[in-house]
Amino acid sequence: MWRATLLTLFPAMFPGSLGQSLAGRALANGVWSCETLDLRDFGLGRHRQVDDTPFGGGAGMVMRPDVVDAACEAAAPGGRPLIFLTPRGKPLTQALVRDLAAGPGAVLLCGRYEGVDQRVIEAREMIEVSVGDYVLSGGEPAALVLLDACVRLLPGVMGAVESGEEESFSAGLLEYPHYTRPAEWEGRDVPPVLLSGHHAEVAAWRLEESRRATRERRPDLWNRCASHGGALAAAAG
Ligand code: 6GU
Repeated sequence: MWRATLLTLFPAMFPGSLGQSLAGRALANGVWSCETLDLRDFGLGRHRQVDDTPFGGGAGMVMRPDVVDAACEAAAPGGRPLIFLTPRGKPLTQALVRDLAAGPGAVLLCGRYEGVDQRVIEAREMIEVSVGDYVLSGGEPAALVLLDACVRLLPGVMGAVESGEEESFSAGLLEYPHYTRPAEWEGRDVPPVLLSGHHAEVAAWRLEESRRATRERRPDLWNRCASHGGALAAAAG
């Protein structure tokens, strides 16, 4: 069983949408587990305080290192990585998702307020991970994103067709566009090659559409794409 333990002030947000659909069925079948620890339970004093004002001044509150450390201890990570979801983190990639899914699970710390005291992040050797270049009000939706990406890779969660589709993104290209019946809809035709029955031409068209989408929408991916050779050519030149 792949074990997820969430350290959060909002335990009711889990498993959330992951209790539905394929991830939900896998959860019910014991493919993975989703435990929560309420950070409030580790808070100090009559008010169970978990945060305090930032040294050096500034807006917002910072989660105390002693409180977060006690929650980490209670999570009993064992061999599992401890991940702190923060917009300061390294980007979540399919490569990291694949590594996490291949392991025993993860302990996910969801930050609120302005952040978490950096000393406990370092002391617990947390991996700081971000899900994109925008700001969420807390780490919880980011943790749901990370978990969705991992759980779909666990053995038996997805069919062979869907799990194969991951390979195109791993290869560094965006997916080609999809079409189904009707062949003509509101004056819009399906690209004729897809109706031709020529498998090699379909494959060539899809590859070109993948390349076009990547070039136009994700020049960052395109320039590092092995099948393009952009970075390799640049390095050689
Ligand atoms: Cl992991 N947390 C928050 N609060 N905002 C984010 C994020 C994480 N990743 C992108 N934005």
